[in-house]
Amino acid sequence: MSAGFQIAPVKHMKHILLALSLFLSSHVTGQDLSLRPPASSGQVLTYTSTNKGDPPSVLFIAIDDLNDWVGCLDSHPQVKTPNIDALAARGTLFTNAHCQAPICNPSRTSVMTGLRPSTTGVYGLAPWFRTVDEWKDLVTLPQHFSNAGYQTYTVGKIYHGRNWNSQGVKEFDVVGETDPGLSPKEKRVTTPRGGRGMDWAVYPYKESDHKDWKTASWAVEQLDRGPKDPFFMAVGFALPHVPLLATQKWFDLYPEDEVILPRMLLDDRRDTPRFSWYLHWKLPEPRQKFLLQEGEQIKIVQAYLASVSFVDSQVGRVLNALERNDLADDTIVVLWSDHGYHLGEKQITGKNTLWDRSARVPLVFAGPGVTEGKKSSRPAELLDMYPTLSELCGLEIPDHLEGLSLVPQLNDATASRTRPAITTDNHDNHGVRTEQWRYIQYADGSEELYDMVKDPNEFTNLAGHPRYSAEKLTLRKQLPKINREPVPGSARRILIYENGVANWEGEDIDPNEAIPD
Ligand SMILES: [Ca+2]
Ligand SMILES: [Ca+2]
Repeated sequence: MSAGFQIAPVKHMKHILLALSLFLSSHVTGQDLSLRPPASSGQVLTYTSTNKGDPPSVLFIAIDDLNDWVGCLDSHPQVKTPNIDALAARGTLFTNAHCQAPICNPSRTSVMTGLRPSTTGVYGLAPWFRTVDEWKDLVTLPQHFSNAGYQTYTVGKIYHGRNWNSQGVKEFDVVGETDPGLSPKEKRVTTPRGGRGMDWAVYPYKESDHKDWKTASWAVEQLDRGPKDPFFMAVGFALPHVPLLATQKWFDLYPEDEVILPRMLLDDRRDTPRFSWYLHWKLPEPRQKFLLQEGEQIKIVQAYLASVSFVDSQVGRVLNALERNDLADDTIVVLWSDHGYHLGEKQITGKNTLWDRSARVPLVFAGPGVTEGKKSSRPAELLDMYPTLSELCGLEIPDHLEGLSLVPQLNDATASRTRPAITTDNHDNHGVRTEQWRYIQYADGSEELYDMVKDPNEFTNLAGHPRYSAEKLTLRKQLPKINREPVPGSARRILIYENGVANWEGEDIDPNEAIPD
């Protein structure tokens, strides 16, 4: 047991013991709480494109740093997301959907261009992809819709950074410039590496002062006013990206003494390669050790849950406006998050990992052409949204796209799909996710392998077992064929591995250096 565990305050110790006992009981008996019955092959709706004369509109809802903690994914027993659950109930939910990069800029660049990070060469928070010569004129998802006669709208965080019309390229037809809302001046939690955003607390103003409220309000106003038909409206929410600030009413949904922690092992990293630490070597996001020492483990989980429920309520405001204005029947809604988030699992908080907690995301489609009330466990990738929305709306699927249309699974959730989901974190570190396996290969050749059916929390790394060499070989063949070095201008969260030396954000890592707290 680590020192951090021993000094945890008694109140919090109770929760940690509860979480551990939950883990142990299910682990020992081999019971897998995350197993779901396979989706039944019930009614199959065959969609006929209404492209001639009446193409559907698109409402594209992005959520920032939302892991798989939504009610309909059964990943956290307490989380309350009635609006996202209702959307999933009237559409198809992908239960095995993964981001292409576990950090904002490369993930969103991938979604919007339809290309993998290993193809764009964009891995860090910089550069903005339009500054890369090769991608300057690339037709992104909203531009493709604009070119097809759609009116495109955007509000809130869609791309990383508000580069709407930089480099002489118009990204959207109508840009909602909203009031940024109020932010507390003081940081409540003093985290070891600082970072203005690294905070979790009750939001001290009215919820209508929060930027996500303003984002939803702008979208609601457009829908009430009657957007041009057909429209493509991208609405991007900021929570549950840190700072985790929601008003007291959302915290009241999760009383501190009832919060259930995610299942975790305190020494879970003893069987992960040292290289796995290099992906998040030094970051503002605190380690779990800090949470345990400072009695913040419960508090950050509570604030994350509160933030998820608040953002769900804002999704609800926009979806209600769609219904109220009789637009829901003619509008495809897709809801997604750019990547997940750790809240103590694998001894860290934050993203920048190749495990499910960082890679797995909610992905829901609803509306015309989508079968209602189904869940698909087939691997799905966020970059599939570009070809999927194009096909659903009867638009051509551009040749450059690397994703696959999910229309077969939207017709029949059990339709086969052999391609795995791939997540890439910096150059040459990849995770391959099938329905049964997660395989990770780092730039130095070190590996991890998890049996996701028997071990959904990725506790036991099987990569060293000779018994699994055939599986590893098969999974390794699925690694991206294009594996590009970071493009010029790459910065912030960049890890490079060259000649046996790892370099994090410009500094070489001594192979004997202790893992930073
Ligand atoms: Ca993000
Ligand atoms: Ca482990």
